[in-house]
Amino acid sequence: MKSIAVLSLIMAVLVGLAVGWCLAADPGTLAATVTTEGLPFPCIAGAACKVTLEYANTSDKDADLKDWSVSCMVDGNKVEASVDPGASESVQASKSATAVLTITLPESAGGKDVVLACSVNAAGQVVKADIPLSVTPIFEITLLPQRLILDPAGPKTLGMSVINHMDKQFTGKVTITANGGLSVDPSEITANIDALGLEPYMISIAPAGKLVPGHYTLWVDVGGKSKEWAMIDMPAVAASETVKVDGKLDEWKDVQSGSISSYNGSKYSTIGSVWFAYDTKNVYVAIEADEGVQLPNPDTKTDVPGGMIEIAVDPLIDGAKDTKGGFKDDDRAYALVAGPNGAGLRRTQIGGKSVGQDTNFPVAVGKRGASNIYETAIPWTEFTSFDPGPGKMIAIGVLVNAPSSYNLHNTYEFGGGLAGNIDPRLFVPVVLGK
Ligand SMILES: [Ca+2]
Ligand SMILES: [Ca+2]
Repeated sequence: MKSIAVLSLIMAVLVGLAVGWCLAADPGTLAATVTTEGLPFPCIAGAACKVTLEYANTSDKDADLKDWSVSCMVDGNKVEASVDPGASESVQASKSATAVLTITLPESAGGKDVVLACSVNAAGQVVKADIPLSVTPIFEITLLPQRLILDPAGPKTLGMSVINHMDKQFTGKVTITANGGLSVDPSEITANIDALGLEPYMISIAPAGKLVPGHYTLWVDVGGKSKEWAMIDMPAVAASETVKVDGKLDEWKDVQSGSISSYNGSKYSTIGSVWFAYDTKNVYVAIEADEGVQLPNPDTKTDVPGGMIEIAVDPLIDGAKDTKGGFKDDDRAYALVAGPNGAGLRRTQIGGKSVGQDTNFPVAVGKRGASNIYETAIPWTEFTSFDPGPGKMIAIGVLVNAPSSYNLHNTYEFGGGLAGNIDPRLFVPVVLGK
């Protein structure tokens, strides 16, 4: 019995020592800096870039670094990395050593903030470092403005600059493409850009024929290596016309309608159209929706479950609250609702704070053929920071939520910015006609 107890004690001491030894084996720390090699941008996609790793041996023993092996990942992909000769073979206790890595980041990392995750086998243990890097694209493309609102009457100009971040001249094609209905001039440029040089270009953009109001996209591709895009908006025109809110479209001038559509990833389906008009008192909105879309119904004085129309206005076209979206103080949103006194247009909450939901602007519902017509008027007094007049512009988003019995998609929009995250940048500009 006694000898077993002694043996257990000896075992316990040995295990204790082993644990103590493990705790004492301090692997040190790894830090990293990115050197610039004289260039203003340290890491250019597709080009060699130098990363200096500094290993600090914080243990009380010399560290053997014969087996420095480095592996780096970006966005989960392994990065080509070679270690320059000159890495120390050993690091004395409490001293540091550096190794310079030459890495080549994939072209796809251009323009992104990435994390270069490196691990080094130092002193028989793996030490890791995450290095945040801003990766400069090979060609830096700037388009101004990034959102161009077209003039239905004629071409508008978009400015483009291309910076060549390579240390050699680039001669190659710049291609400019846009959605159907837009004419772009030039659509191809043979570019000669000096090493580390900048070239400016002008692109003329015009609607080719009658273009449906909404968002279009322009893409620029430089040498197949860098891409950039700009949003092109074709504004809707609000007719200068006083409208009788009676559910009939007789008085509406023939201004081009916008379509209320849904995109399921492969094709668009359209549920209806929207028109705008204005006078000194109101901005008028008319919506024609497919007969299957039964929305607030003043005859039955009830809402159809799941059915809803929302209208939102950004009178200043001044962007979103932050990069993710959100309303600003000038913006307003409304919902068409039905109740015991018929249908009305009510203000909805803006950014979670009530701006008075007791409004009840007039709504009339009618029929045209099999379609349902909704007409409404929003007084200009809603937008105190906007002074209406011919040629002025506001942005409007319309969302139609079809009831679940309507067996296509549920959510249809004119423009965007109401389904999902609120984003006034996706509302469509509406120019007040003459
Ligand atoms: Ca009418
Ligand atoms: Ca706004």
